[in-house]
Amino acid sequence: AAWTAWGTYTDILVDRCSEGIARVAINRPAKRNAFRPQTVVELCDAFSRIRDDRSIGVVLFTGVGPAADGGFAFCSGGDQSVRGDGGYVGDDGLPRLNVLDLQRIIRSLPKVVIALVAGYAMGGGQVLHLLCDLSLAADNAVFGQTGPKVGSFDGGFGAGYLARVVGQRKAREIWFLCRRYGADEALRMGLVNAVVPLDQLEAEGVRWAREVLQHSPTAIRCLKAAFNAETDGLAGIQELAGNATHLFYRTDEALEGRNAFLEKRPPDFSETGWLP
Ligand code: 2NE
Repeated sequence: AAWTAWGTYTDILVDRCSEGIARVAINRPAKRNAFRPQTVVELCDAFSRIRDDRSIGVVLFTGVGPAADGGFAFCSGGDQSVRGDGGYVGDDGLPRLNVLDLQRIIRSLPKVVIALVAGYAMGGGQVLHLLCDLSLAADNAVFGQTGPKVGSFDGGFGAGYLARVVGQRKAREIWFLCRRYGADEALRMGLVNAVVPLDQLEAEGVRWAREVLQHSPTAIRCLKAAFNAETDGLAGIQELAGNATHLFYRTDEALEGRNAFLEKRPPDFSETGWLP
């Protein structure tokens, strides 16, 4: 894909191509792409801009690498060096866990997000990859949780949704033992969709994106909302119902309701009928 830069940030890189693909990369390789509050603010901004751009249908979410020491990472979770008493502390001095906002934005983005994992996806970084719709691992990918080691945990999507993906037994093992899992084991447990050689990771991501982009945007967004609804309670149903409302607004029936109100007359829905 022919990428062009899209916006200026300090902690991330965002690019797009004319085919309808955006690429978002955490750009803190010296810290194995750990996120600080500023990183998350920028990621939320990038995903919000992507949401509002109707030419973009697929996002490739990745990490810049290799670092100067040769190490690769998708993301190593929250930056422990700015972790204060109540969360991760940014320039404003406030302790935050704003990565949870980012998780929800990715989850409800009505487009397909594909994680491209080269190297480590640890802690909150492992959760971010999990929240993506699809995940492709390079053969050097390593996944794991460290929360119980470093005094943290993610009891939301990080635990509950992980258990939906890999099963309760494996999810408890991942969190309780804090082991590391290579790409092939991640594939076996259903944590990733495919494993590819490191030098083919992005090309494979673009291939998957192109396949998705051939399909109906409405069908894809409704399916994403439907998958979410199965696990996300009322928030998931809200998303699915929002899609139904979105479609309903385009019908003559809904327009008659709006027009009747604006014309100060009773609505006439007789054209619609009561279908089976
Ligand atoms: C990622 C991992 C396994 C990489 O190991 P290795 O051996 O390849 O590299 P190294 O030397 O450990 O790291 C390279 C540099 O990156 C920094 C290191 O401190 C080191 O810096 P220097 O010593 O060269 O200055 N670095 C790496 N990860 C960092 C991090 N998360 N924060 C700050 N600096 C980091 C290995 O580095 C590792 O295990 N990292 C820590 C993983 C971790 O515990 N993450 C936090 C989990 S908690 C969390 O993410 C979370 C949550 O549980 C709930 C809500 C929100 C967040």
